[in-house]
Amino acid sequence: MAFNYDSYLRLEKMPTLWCWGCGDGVILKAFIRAVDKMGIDKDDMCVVSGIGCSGRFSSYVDFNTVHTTHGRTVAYATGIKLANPTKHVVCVAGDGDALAIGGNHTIHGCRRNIDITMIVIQNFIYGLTNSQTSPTTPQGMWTVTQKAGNIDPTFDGCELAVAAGASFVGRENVTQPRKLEKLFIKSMEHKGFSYVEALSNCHINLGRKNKMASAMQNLDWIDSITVPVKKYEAMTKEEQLNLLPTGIIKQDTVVREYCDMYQDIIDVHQGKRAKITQDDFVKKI
Ligand SMILES: Cc1ncc(C[n+]2csc(CCOP(=O)(O)OP(=O)(O)O)c2C)c(N)n1
Repeated sequence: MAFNYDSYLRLEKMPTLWCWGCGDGVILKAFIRAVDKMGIDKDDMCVVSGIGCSGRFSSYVDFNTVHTTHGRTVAYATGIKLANPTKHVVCVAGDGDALAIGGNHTIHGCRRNIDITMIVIQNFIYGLTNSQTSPTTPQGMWTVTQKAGNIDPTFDGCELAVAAGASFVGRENVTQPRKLEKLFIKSMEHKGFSYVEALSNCHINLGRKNKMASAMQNLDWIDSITVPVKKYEAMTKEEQLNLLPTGIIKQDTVVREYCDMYQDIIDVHQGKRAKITQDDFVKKI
């Protein structure tokens, strides 16, 4: 029988404001199936989204939700998680939200390794505000802010997350909804900061001016630039050029999680343990 999404959706908010053929709906459905498969009670899930087309995510799902300011999902989510360490806290942000205005928060969320899953809906453009260059817009593409073609070098959000210390980093493509669902499960099962990039199409605001005006053309292009991580790792540097690896890129289960470390501080103040020392950490520097 087909999966019934209704109990997870705020049906009064339907239809969504997303454009016809937008990949954001595929990501929303994959996320709901992941939560359902994990058997997470709706009251134990909090979804925090920022501003953008991706920001609408929290309006549509029937969990505890917060629709926050642009670029600040990790800040809100950090407070929510520290106050409710047993709950699942998931951020949903666009590439502009997560890597431009919110880049600083994303870096420090990764560094702290707090047990939050950050889903970055990466459509290579500012979608909601109609086509401004984002940190992930490919060089040479047309945007409203760079009509002669984008000259800004692009960010690889996953590489940034690895370098900043996220203990789980993964990427998947909306053309692979089952793989996306599995990646969401793995990331939510992981204890620590999970940075998950979901590559999505924005054929309206990126595609129309870049020779991929239909959803299918935009999705074909995303398919053409993605390759499973195992295959990617076996490639030479030249072959890897202009390709993005998909799948689980990093998983570190040794590094300590932030809420656990914070509990140590609480225990010190409550006289339940002595001071925190360097011996409490595997990686100290
Ligand atoms: C402080 C602030 N600056 C700018 C804006 C305007 N704004 C709203 S959404 C957005 C960018 C959206 O792009 P992205 O984060 O990539 O999300 P998408 O819409 O593509 O999902 C901008 C610049 C804002 N709402 N708040």
